[in-house]
Amino acid sequence: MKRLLIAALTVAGLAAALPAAAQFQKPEDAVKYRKAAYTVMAAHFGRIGAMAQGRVPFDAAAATANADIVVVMSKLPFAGFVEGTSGTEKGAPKTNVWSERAKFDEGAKAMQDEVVKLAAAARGGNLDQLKAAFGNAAGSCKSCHDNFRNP
Ligand code: ASC
Repeated sequence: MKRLLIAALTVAGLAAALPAAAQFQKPEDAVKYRKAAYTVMAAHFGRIGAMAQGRVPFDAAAATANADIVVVMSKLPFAGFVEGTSGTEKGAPKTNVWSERAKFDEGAKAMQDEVVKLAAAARGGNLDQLKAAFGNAAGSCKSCHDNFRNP
């Protein structure tokens, strides 16, 4: 139990000054919080994707600024996965987020590591490296979606 708690605190990082449930008044607040965090993260990740996919010109400074926001945002959603907040609607977390929490937390950590690499690639100013890092980061998003999110 103690080891689990330490692992959870490590993964949630900044957001984990308190056990997850204690950070929110109501379960709905936790759901709102994690959705908001993902919304902001996706907006900034998407701006980098537009460059990686050639829809907008590559601008290393803009990519870096966006990636730095993604790095911060990537730490936030996980405290919002309070037990009992699964759902059946499209995009909602499945119950295995909690029954396989260690695997879920590993996926979260993998994504957090990939977006740190994305920020480094953005700083490097090389579009091919940015494309590769973006692909890896997107893959780490998708892997959790495939395992833990309702299609
Ligand atoms: C995005 C976004 C996600 C991921 C995912 C990658 O831009 O909003 O959730 O990439 O689609 O497969």
